[in-house]
Amino acid sequence: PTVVVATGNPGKLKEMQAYLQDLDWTLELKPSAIEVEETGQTFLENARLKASQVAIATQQWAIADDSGLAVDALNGEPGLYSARYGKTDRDRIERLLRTLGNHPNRQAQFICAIALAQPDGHIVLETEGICPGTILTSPQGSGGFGYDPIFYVPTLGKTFAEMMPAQKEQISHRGVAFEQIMPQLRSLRLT
Ligand code: ITT
Repeated sequence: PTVVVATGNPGKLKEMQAYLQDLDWTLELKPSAIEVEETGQTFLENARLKASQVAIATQQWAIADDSGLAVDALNGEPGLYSARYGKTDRDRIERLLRTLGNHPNRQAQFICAIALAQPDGHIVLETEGICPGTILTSPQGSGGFGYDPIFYVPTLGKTFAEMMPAQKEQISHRGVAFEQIMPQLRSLRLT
């Protein structure tokens, strides 16, 4: 079966491909001409919108991820607006560090919603995963993408950007979400 990975974010795409690689799926990239407006009020709603609209536009199965970083001291911001918070990863990180300043509460969580749509746009599977951590005062590490260099996982003593890809993939919000649905993804018969 062919499944379109409904993302335009290369960092996300790489991680999604890693989770999906042991399935017997042929993964296709989302044609860049297909753009979905993320009008949902939640990560799950946006993941559903992206999966459904890409499925309908391509007439193929489609899997989408909507994710973001919610910072406690900023009332959950940037949250749903994590991608729209700046033009580049650097801009987004700078803005977040500037906005948080030296606030003593550094608690945050990454959230990831995944949705799978069949070719007519109907959602057949969805899930959400979270990963708690803290926001550093300056970036550390060069791996990953997005906010990874400032997202520190205390239990491992590292930022996401300092982890090997496999380690981040195991414990991240995306890893938690995929772990939950892997059994169903494996047993699905895509037609
Ligand atoms: P698509 O909608 O095309 O998938 P996007 O980048 O616009 O790509 P989102 O709307 O889901 O995706 O925005 C998620 C943003 O949250 C993303 O741009 C990153 O800045 C951040 N993000 C999500 N997961 C992350 C991760 O694992 N590490 C670092 N930052 C992450």
